Amino acid sequence: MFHWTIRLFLVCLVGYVSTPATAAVKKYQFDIQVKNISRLCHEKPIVTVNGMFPGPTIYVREGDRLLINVTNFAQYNMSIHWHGLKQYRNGWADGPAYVTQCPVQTGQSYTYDFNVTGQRGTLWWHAHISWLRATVYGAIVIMPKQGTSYPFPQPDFEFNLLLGEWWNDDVETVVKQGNKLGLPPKTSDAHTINGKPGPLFPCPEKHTYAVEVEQGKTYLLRIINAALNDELFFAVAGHNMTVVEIDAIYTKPFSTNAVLIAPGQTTNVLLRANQAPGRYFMAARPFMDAPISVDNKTATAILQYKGIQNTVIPSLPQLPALNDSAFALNYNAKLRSLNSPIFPANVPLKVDRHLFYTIGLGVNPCPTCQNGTQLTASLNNITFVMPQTALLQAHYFNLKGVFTTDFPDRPPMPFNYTGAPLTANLQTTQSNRPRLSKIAFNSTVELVLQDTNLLSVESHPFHLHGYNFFVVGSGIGNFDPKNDPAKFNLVDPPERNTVGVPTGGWTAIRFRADNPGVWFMHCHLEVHTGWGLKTAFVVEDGPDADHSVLPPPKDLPPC
Ligand SMILES: *[C@@H]1O[C@H](CO)[C@@H](O)[C@H](O)[C@H]1NC(C)=O
Ligand SMILES: *[C@@H]1O[C@H](CO)[C@@H](O)[C@H](O)[C@H]1NC(C)=O
Ligand SMILES: *[C@@H]1O[C@H](CO)[C@@H](O)[C@H](O)[C@H]1NC(C)=O
Ligand SMILES: *[C@@H]1O[C@H](CO)[C@@H](O)[C@H](O)[C@H]1NC(C)=O
Ligand SMILES: *[C@@H]1O[C@H](CO)[C@@H](O)[C@H](O)[C@H]1NC(C)=O
Ligand SMILES: *[C@@H]1O[C@H](CO)[C@@H](O)[C@H](O)[C@H]1NC(C)=O
Ligand SMILES: *[C@@H]1O[C@H](CO)[C@@H](O)[C@H](O)[C@H]1NC(C)=O
Ligand SMILES: *[C@@H]1O[C@H](CO)[C@@H](O)[C@H](O)[C@H]1NC(C)=O
Ligand SMILES: *[C@@H]1O[C@H](CO)[C@@H](O)[C@H](O)[C@H]1NC(C)=O
Ligand SMILES: *[C@@H]1O[C@H](CO)[C@@H](O)[C@H](O)[C@H]1NC(C)=O
Ligand SMILES: *[C@@H]1O[C@H](CO)[C@@H](O)[C@H](O)[C@H]1NC(C)=O
Ligand SMILES: [Cu+2]
Repeated sequence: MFHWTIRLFLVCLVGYVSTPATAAVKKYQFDIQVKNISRLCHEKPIVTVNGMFPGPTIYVREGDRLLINVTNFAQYNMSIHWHGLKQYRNGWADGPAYVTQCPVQTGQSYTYDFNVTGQRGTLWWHAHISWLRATVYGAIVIMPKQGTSYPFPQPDFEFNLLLGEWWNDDVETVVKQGNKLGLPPKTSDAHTINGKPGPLFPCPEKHTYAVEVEQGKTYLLRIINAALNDELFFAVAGHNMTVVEIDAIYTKPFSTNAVLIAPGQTTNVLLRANQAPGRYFMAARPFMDAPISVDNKTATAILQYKGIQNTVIPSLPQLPALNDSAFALNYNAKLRSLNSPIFPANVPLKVDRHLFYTIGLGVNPCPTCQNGTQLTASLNNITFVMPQTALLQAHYFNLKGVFTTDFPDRPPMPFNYTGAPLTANLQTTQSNRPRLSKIAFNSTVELVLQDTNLLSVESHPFHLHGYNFFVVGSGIGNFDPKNDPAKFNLVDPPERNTVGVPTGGWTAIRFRADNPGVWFMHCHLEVHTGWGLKTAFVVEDGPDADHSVLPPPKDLPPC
């Protein structure tokens, strides 16, 4: 076993020496193309950017402007989201289809034009329509401004690790089949690291990512969870890692033998190649502590010391058990913003608007479904219905009848959210038009996301567009508005754009609504987003034109 030859992907020191000190304009061409890609011994046509899987990495420096021309040569509608980029006043470049833009249709082009302001670190981009992000994704590496160093020891080398999920069948067909049955689409066939499942799967010669390291050097690993539905543990055999950044925000460094990363999140770690020269597996496998079926297969890649033969058998790391809730809670509790004078954590201390949203699964009637019912999901018992036109345009041009702003600040009916499983009366409310929540410009918002036992408890990674937020508190069971706020961390809570609400628990986040526009908020498990576990905030314009939504670009795609 494990005697194959692999092509080593050499890492090079990322040299940005040629980048000028002043802000630069960086241009990328993204051609959406269907290409045959070989995985698990199958040749499969998949949707790609420029024929690459994963797609190209965007390298940019803080302060730069990006112009990305997305041209669609595929038969599917497309839109791309720059996950974690704040897009100040510029939702036009955010990407979620029918929220901030209509899709780029076959044969059309749209140039995403945005500035990377006040952010540095690892983020990523992905398709934001249907399940196309299964194969349409890539890394965004934002280097600190010229002359600015990391707040941690300078690594010698760096490399990206994009964790993903692979289906042998056409993913859009898989989704359609699930919707027809009103059930979850079938789980994935493999997990991947940089697009490759590794030697625990068939045809490893072609499908193993390997990286060569030098004894004594320090490596920055930029880890991205691009999986559709699985939170993942990641570990490297024989090596601890030091977490230094999450979602492009520096953290107080801490050492760990495994990382927990939810879909949508990024984690930067430092790894010192200080072990006996050899070959070590890097591995990723899901975390799932609810009674939900999941693809539990382990993706592996190889960390290979220089001078070691390809025939040496690598050792596997010890990953936490699939259902290790204790590891997850303990890991998340270690995450803290760096909160230094240069990188302060400006946590809102006074809250203008208190929101409390319940997360629920449910069952709705579905005359066209095989069983007459379909699984659904809701926030405050509301299943979000996608509009036919983009919400941001409707807001900007004041088009009537597209959406309402009566999304409730709390659930219609309080109950024992995380008590015994509720299996009766699981219907949710579905209106013809999306219901959004209007937020006053520059007000401070506290949102408590409460998981429920409607059908089943489950962990849900929630992503907010247009903002980072502070994760001020989290707990198991029902949020207690009397006693829990006193335990909030308002000093150095983790700041991020995606947070895992624990299974049968709650998470409290805070942010200042200083970015006007229409901003999507949704579960980053594609299966739940598809079922309606989403909503959007309409953040009003500020007092003057400089604090209002920018005019739309001329090439914004029409519906
Ligand atoms: C892609 O692979 C399929 C088999 O899955 C094959 O029928 C088709 O001809 C291939 N297309 C190209 C362009 O190679
Ligand atoms: C975007 O790319 C397409 C295809 O190459 C090209 O036809 C179009 O002119 C480009 N748009 C811009 C604004 O450069
Ligand atoms: C990006 O920055 C440039 C230079 O400051 C400015 O002219 C342009 O309007 C900005 N674009 C957006 C979308 O904010
Ligand atoms: C990793 O950290 C653990 C806990 O601190 C420690 O026991 C172990 O020796 C470390 N392993 C390595 C390879 O440094
Ligand atoms: C993974 O799931 C399969 C199918 O549900 C099951 O048979 C197997 O025991 C599971 N393996 C682990 C390690 O949990
Ligand atoms: C995790 O699953 C194993 C079986 O795979 C079970 O024995 C164990 O009790 C579970 N642990 C928890 C904390 O649920
Ligand atoms: C059909 O619906 C029933 C009742 O909701 C449910 O128990 C069953 O699992 C469903 N089966 C299929 C195949 O959808
Ligand atoms: C909620 O349900 C849990 C579990 O069944 C139970 O322990 C708890 O007492 C219930 N809380 C209330 C307020 O009824
Ligand atoms: C959700 O709304 C539906 C339809 O109005 C209702 O039947 C159901 O009881 C509500 N569920 C909850 C948990 O509020
Ligand atoms: C938003 O509010 C903060 C705190 O009151 C204030 O410092 C800031 O100037 C306000 N920003 C705008 C654009 O009004
Ligand atoms: C593509 O988007 C347009 C505009 O929203 C829509 O009319 C059309 O039905 C979509 N096509 C597909 C295949 O979904
Ligand atoms: Cu979810």
